[in-house]
Amino acid sequence: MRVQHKQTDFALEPLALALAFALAANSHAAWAQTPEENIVMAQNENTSGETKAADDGAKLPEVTVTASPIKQPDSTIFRRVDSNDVASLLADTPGVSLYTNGGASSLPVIHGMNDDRVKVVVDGMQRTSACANHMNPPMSYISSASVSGISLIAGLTPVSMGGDSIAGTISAASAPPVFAGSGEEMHTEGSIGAAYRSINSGSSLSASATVASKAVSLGYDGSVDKASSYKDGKGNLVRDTLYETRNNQLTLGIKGDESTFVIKAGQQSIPYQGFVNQYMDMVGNDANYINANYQSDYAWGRLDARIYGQDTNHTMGFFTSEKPGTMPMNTHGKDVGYDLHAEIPLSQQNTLRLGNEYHSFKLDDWWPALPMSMMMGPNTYENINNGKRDRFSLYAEMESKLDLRWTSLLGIRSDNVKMDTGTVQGYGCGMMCAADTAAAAAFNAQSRARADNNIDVTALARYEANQGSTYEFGYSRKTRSPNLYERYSWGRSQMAMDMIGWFGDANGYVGNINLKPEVANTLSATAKWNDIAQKDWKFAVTPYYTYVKDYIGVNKIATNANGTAQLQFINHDANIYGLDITSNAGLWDNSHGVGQVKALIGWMHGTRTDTGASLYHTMPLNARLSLEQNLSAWTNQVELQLLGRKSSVDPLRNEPATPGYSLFNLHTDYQMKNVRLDLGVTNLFNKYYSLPLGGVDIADWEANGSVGLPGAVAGAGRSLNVGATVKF
Ligand SMILES: [Cu+2]
Repeated sequence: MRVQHKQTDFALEPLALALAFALAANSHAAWAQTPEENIVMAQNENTSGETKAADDGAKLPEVTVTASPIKQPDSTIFRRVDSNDVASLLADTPGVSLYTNGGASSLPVIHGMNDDRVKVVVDGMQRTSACANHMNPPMSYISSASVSGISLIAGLTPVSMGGDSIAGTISAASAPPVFAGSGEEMHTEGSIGAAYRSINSGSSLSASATVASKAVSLGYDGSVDKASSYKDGKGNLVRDTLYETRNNQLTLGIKGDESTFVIKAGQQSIPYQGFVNQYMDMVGNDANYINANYQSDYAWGRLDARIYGQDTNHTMGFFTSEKPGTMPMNTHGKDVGYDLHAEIPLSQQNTLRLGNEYHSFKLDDWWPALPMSMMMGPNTYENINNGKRDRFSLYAEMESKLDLRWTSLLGIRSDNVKMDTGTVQGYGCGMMCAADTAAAAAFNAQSRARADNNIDVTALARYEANQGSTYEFGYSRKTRSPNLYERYSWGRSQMAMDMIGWFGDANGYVGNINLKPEVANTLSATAKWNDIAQKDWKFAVTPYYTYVKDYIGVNKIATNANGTAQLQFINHDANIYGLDITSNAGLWDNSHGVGQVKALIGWMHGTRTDTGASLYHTMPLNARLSLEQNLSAWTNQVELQLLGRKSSVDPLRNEPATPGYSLFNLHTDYQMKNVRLDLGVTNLFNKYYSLPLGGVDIADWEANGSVGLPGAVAGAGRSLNVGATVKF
């Protein structure tokens, strides 16, 4: 098992612990409100939790782990055969749900707060969706086959891992460099993986190779994922859910006695990706990135420095008869940033963490004139012209072991966010473009530069009453500044507005320069109980309450002739509360291997305070129950996924209510020394169901003449999924 270094550095100790030992032990003493905090490792050679000597040089903090005879099968392995979408690896994590976007890029929701409200880093690097529909979110830049670890912190995020987000933090990592071990002159290794999914004829191919000495390591990893549109439980095509993605990455690692330098450079190309719940599709996403990280130990502590950049060219249009159309749209985005983190053990009891981050995002978004079009021309429509969003952050955090039972964590963070954009223009087609021409003039006349000074605070305490019970509780104040589209989208024609929005709801959006940052005040607690030996059972419950001041929601400014809405971003306050429950219990440990049952239950409610209406994208009551068996090389799982009826819907967005449903999934994993075989059946009984966070099916609606309002997007029918990975 390899250890991803970003998380071991400035994560709290138990987080790193969980990362390394998630499979071997019940990580009983974790911050960040376990059960929400959840770590999964995807590229383990086995599930015994052995740490490979040849890791990237990251040093794990010394923590005593109570090994458990209950083997924790890594459900992530199962999830990887089911989907190439990295976000899907978080399916077993309490508090998180996914909303439908393209087939390679679903978007996360944590405790009812979606997308940009969640901080997402891949290999410690921050990327921004360079698209008015968020077709290229951060997690779309890595395939599930290439993920070596993914973690989630929901709710009370330590300030060292947060910033410019209010819901929580997702951190995904590709494999760190591998170096030659002792007694090895030269180390070479590699792997090839393949997966096939019947429901969309989806295929994933992945490969990795490393050649390394004790001090230098050069690695490659790449993947190609391709799928047709999937079918629902009635056998009908869910139009425009097809895609193809290609990822290539080189990793150079250099290891000294006290330091490690890692540089990753990569390229992504997505030739096409359908978006069932958007008006447009992706017809090209080409991104190049470089990401350098230096870690070193000094007498005073540990330094972690990172510098990174990405250049993204994104093209939207139409490519499939499943959702025909004509209209070109382009974006060009640039992310550049650095992170400096220092961890200073002041004493046995106190550890200080200091950090400074800078992140800059530049964006151009323009829609070239369409020749011969009456409405789309003669000028280029400039949606975002020279948009800028720069963030400069400082934080300090102290973790203190007060006595044998009490631990505290106190942190304060400042994020200074500066935004600006240039002047814009519409298509300029005359009478029919009058709304946009007037809106552009009004927009250009305004002063557009904005600066937000955001202060975040996190205060946590943990009380380990005894070996069988631990209590964690705390408060956090977290702040997110608006994104460029929320502040600077300006078009007022229906067509222009319909192009804006990452909600999959068929409505049109316009920005609001005077939006304020949204500030979440969260109170949360986790109580965990387990048997004293920590091997038979555990139960954890996490209630949470968040009051979001100036939540960035919408007001309706008009209803279109077809019934869809024209919405403008505005600040209003919101209340969100809920409960996460996780539990597992050992059932047997005998000649039939080790068996256990696991349960995960989530319930939440979110409303805006002024009208009492439900927030958009709130998850209905949901549960996952699984029975798992480990028997020598086999891991088997039967899973029942239960979703309640979604009746809390956002009326302003015409959000569809969806009926409750239950799905059965089967998985089996066979692990030999160098070969792993996976077999899965998802939606065993081929149930027809609507995705509660799927938005609306624009592709189907348009194919049937755009009559009435579009309905909910159907989920996938039964799929047989097979995968194999060979290491050498
Ligand atoms: Cu796009």
